[in-house]
Amino acid sequence: MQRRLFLASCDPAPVRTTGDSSSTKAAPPNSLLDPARVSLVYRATRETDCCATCHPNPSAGEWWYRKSSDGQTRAGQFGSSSDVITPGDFTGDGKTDLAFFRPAEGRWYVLRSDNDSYFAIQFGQAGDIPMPADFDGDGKTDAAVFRPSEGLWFILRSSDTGVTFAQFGTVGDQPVAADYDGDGKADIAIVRNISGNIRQWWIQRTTLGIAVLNFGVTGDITVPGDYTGDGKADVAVFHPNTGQTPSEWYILRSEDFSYFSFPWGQLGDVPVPADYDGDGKFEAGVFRPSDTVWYINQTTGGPLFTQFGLGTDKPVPSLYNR
Ligand SMILES: [Ca+2]
Ligand SMILES: [Ca+2]
Ligand SMILES: [Ca+2]
Ligand SMILES: [Ca+2]
Repeated sequence: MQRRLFLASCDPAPVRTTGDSSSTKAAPPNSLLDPARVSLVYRATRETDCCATCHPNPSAGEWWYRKSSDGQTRAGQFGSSSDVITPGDFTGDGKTDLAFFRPAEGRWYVLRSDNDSYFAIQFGQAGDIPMPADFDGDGKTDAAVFRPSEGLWFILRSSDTGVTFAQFGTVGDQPVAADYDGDGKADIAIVRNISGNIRQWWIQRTTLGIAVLNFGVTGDITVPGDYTGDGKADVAVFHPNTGQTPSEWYILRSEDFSYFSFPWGQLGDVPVPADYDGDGKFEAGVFRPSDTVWYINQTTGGPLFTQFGLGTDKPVPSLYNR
């Protein structure tokens, strides 16, 4: 029988120091984040924080997360419901920064994990799909967008603030950048639906050239990540099944391109794969809006079930760890 390790609710209400930022003219508020808990002892871990969500409603963009280091819940308001959330380690301190892309402005807003101040980056435009990742391998997330209408990628390199352009993909493709060849640099990649309901992955590896792989079917949710622990992202999909049949995860091993699969989750679940137990391997996990429980299939330590968030939240697990 699987264990339920935590039970927590979203209370208490988040502390806010400034008001709403839903106007496109307004800069996002300087923050937040529960000053009552700032004095908590910080213990560094490399575990993904379970769990984190972004409330799309009301108009304020509320972030809630539970730190893996001490189990404490924190919350803050950053952005608005029309923003596209883009968390990443933009500052390179090893902790994920709350961040979002505001399409109407073509601007990114990043809340520094270091000191809770924020900065903005003008990069991209409405219609772009933000795809932040560390493309230049300097340990900092780069602002990046995929522009489907032109099939273009624009990457703002954090290492030298130069811009990388790349023609890769077209309208209808889904960007799935990740470090598939394990050289420390995220690789440009897209997934497209081709005939026969097949999902086809195109990966522009930084060291090995382009790879084209058919993996998954229409309706699958892409969940690339390093499940095998070799430092290379594995092509992977979450296949929702109907009725009482559990959903299935399919992982294409980066080592030899063989695959394995296992059931985890059910129809309606939102996949939230990440390395929750800090062993260097992604584990399957789902957030279930109907009961707001995160079901994590940890690779070490056994299953983790924990209630966190609201049914309307968007789950955003990451290494916030403040
Ligand atoms: Ca970078
Ligand atoms: Ca790479
Ligand atoms: Ca791997
Ligand atoms: Ca793990």
